[in-house]
Amino acid sequence: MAEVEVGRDGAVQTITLNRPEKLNAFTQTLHGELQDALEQARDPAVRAVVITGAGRGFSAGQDLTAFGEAGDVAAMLRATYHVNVLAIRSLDKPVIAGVNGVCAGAGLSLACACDLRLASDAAFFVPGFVGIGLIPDSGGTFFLQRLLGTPRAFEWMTSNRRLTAAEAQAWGLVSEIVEAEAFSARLAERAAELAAGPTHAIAATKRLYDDAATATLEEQLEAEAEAQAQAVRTADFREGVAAFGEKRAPSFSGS
Ligand code: LHQ
Repeated sequence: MAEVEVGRDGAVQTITLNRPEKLNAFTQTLHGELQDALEQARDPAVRAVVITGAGRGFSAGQDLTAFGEAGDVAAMLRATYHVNVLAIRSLDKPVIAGVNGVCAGAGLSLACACDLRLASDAAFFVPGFVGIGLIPDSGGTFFLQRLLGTPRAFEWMTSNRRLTAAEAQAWGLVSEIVEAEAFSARLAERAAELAAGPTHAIAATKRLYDDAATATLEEQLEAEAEAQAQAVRTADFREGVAAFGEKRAPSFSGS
């Protein structure tokens, strides 16, 4: 059975981490299949991507029983987690983490690498790393610092405290919580909404916010001006303005 399943519904690609009996903990095989799935997501016909988990977990992070195979940890991180985290950030479309259940360790880092997080009310969030004497890798220091700020990120990641979905929402870590029974339907609906958006502008917004973290105001204003000059040349901008004039909802093609 595949450790990652890929589905397509219209312009939405859903990537499901699929080791439910191990809470979708990462193995070399899972990493490789995730890499392939993210490569497939580059297809321009895909305008939104969902990453979620099978069973009661999103992901419990590194499979600690498979870790013995790893050898050189830094090399393993570079060849696996780094490739997939960077693939998520470089996709020119929104990536939603559908946090269906427990989200721990590098699974938490992966969720935080996504553009937004929807959580089931059955989900909970656990740092994991500090519980076994490790640092938050796979972007765990980068993304959590941006999402939560240094004091809260440091306090949480050094405490190993379980965060409920409600607490995660109060902290801004997740944008929305949905009852477990309604979760997959709401996740599909939210992904379809994003896939029907002006994909070029959404992708440029993603890039601009990523760059804003290290840019000066002058650099960022210039990057916005260049991105807007491109956005006004899209069919979606023409459609948006036409729809506004005609007092109807726009129908964006993503081009
Ligand atoms: C697991 C795991 C798991 C294997 C649950 N592995 N089986 C990068 C590079 C190099 C080195 C290492 O790490 C990294 C990055 C990382 O991700 S480090 C952090 C790794 N993750 C953790 O430390 C979390 C470990 N898991 C837990 O603390 C708990 O399982 C959580 C809080 C996630 C869930 O607790 P429960 O809901 O009580 O479930 P459970 O503990 O009963 O787990 C269910 C099954 O899943 C169980 O298997 P079993 O055969 O006994 O039913 C667990 O052994 C297995 N499992 N996490 N990471």
